[in-house]
Formats: sequence, C-alpha cells, structure tokens
Amino acid sequence: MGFLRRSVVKFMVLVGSAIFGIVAGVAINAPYQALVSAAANVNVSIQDFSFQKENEEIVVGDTVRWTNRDLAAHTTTSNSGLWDSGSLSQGQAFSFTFATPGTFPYFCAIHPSMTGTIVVSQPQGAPRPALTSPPNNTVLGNFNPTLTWQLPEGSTQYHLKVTPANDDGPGVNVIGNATTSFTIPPPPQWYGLLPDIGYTWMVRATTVQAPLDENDSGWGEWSPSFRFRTPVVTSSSIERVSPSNGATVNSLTPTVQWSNSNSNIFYYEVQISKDPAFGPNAFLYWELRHGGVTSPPNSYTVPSEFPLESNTRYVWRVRPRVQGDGTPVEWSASSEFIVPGG
Ligand SMILES: [Cu+2]
Repeated sequence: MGFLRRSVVKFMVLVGSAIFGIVAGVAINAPYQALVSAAANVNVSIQDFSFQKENEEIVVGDTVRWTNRDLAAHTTTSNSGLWDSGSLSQGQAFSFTFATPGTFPYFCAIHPSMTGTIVVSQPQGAPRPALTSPPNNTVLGNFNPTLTWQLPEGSTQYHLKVTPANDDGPGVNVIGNATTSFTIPPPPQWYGLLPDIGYTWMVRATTVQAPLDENDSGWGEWSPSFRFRTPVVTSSSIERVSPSNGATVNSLTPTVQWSNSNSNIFYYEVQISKDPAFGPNAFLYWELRHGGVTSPPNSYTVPSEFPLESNTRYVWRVRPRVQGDGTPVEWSASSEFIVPGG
C-alpha cells in the first residue's frame, strides 16, 4: 500500500517538471535575449514640482537624465551624496550614470518635499564568476579543500555556497571581499564537511561597495555550479575509551566515550544494547552525536528518561555518520560493560 502511493507521487512529480520545462523554454528565452543590450538612457522630467516619474528601475550602466520643465529652479540631489545637479533653471538638464546596483533615493534641495528613487539592478546576462578548482566532479583527498574561482572585473564581494546532497547536513555559506579562493577550515576550527557526500558549490559576485547580506538584490547571477565529493572514512580510527571493555559502571545513566585519530570526523552514530548483536529484540539506544560539542568530547550519556537496567550486561559501538548521498560505513567493534545489581 505504502509502496503504491509512493509510485503515484513520483509519477506526478515527473509529469509536472516536464511541463514546466517546456513552458520555461518558450517563455524565458525571448525576453532574456532582449535584456542583454547596451546601456540605456532614461529621461526624468522635473515638472509641476515633481519628478516624473518618481520611481525609475534601471540596470547598471544606464544613465538618468533629469530636465527641468518648470519656471522655478530645482535640483536632483542624491540622499547619500552620490550626485547633486546644483540649481537647474528651466530647460537645463543633468545626467548621471549608475555604475553599481542598489536603491538610490533623491530629492530637490530647494523643495525637499520633492522626492524620487532610482532602483539599479544587475543586468541579466552580466558576467558571472567562473569556478576553476577543484575541477568539477573531483573526489577530494582531504576535508579542507581550497575552492577557487574567477570574478568579473569590478567585483567588490563574493558569495560562496556549498550544499550537501539532498541538503542533508551542514554546508558553507560565506560572503567575503573580492578574493578568488576560500579554504574550508578543518575541525575543530569549522565543522564543515561530512564524509562521503557529494557537495554542490557556486559563487556569485557584486560590484556594490557596501557590505551585502545574502538576501540583498545587489548580487549578480550565480556561476554555473561544480560538484566535489568528500573522502570515504571508516570506523578503524575510532577507539572506545570508557568504560573500558568489561568494566562495571556505577550508574544507570553512564557516559560512553570514544576517541578518533582521524580529526576530520566529528559526527557519529552510537548504539547501546543488551543484545550483543544489537538486534530488534532488545531496547536499542541509537543516537547521533556531534563529538565536537558533546561534554566530554566524543561522548554519549544515557538519558535519565531511559535508564539502563540494573544487573545487566550491555554492549556499545560507534561509527562515523554518513548521510546525504553517501553509503553508511561498518560499525566499530563493540565493547561491553556491566550495570551492577540495584
Ligand atoms: Cu524643486
């Protein structure tokens, strides 16, 4: 039953995306071509004590030309001081070319209630960053790769995004000055990348001087994306530290702790069971732990809501957590400990 329902849903998604693809191909292509064009001039009249029209939307490189049609003198003066025409008498004009994206309010310095806004966006088809290394579809040999790219001329900032397969796990989301590389720091500086996952990464840029956040409209388009894959790891670097094998604990909520000679691994699965085979007939404690933030590091404490049984022998084991599009790895060997009689 569940299987059937899943099939139906999958089928509907496929049909939907096929239709969307056709529509997008027809509808988007034509205007996209038209937008890749030379810089334009936009005329704004200063007339009847107002800017006409008050809100203009242009792209980077466009020039706005204000012409005073009134008998009275006016100015066009940027709120931020970017431009100031000074007093314009009837028939006089002033032009300004916008080199960066952003929203630019302005007013008349003689009649401050006269206001307007120029909204400047990046033109479609503007140069985008190009990713250079690691080359697309590289399988990494380490967990702190240096990602490099080229930026379009005049870029002031970049925005780098690294996303795990199925968005399952942590990623990297960095905005910086216009450098052309970023090295993902290894643990414990950053808990960035998990093992055996395909990551997608891309970069976008801006020519805006002011610092942008990721939701700002001043960003250019994303580069085409690249993929890399993190190394496969095993449980062989894990040692079970305490309780030592065969030890008797003094609590129904003991802490198990392990160490790992592979410092790149920080996310773990832990199991504790009465059943030496960790089978389904005994209550199975099966938890995920970020070993870098547990106290002590690389540990799991049985929660007081689910204490162990007294007078019982338990086994426990650990493995690095693999998720996304990765393949789960073998568990470590198991250790046992004894909970004494109550
Ligand atoms: Cu005025």
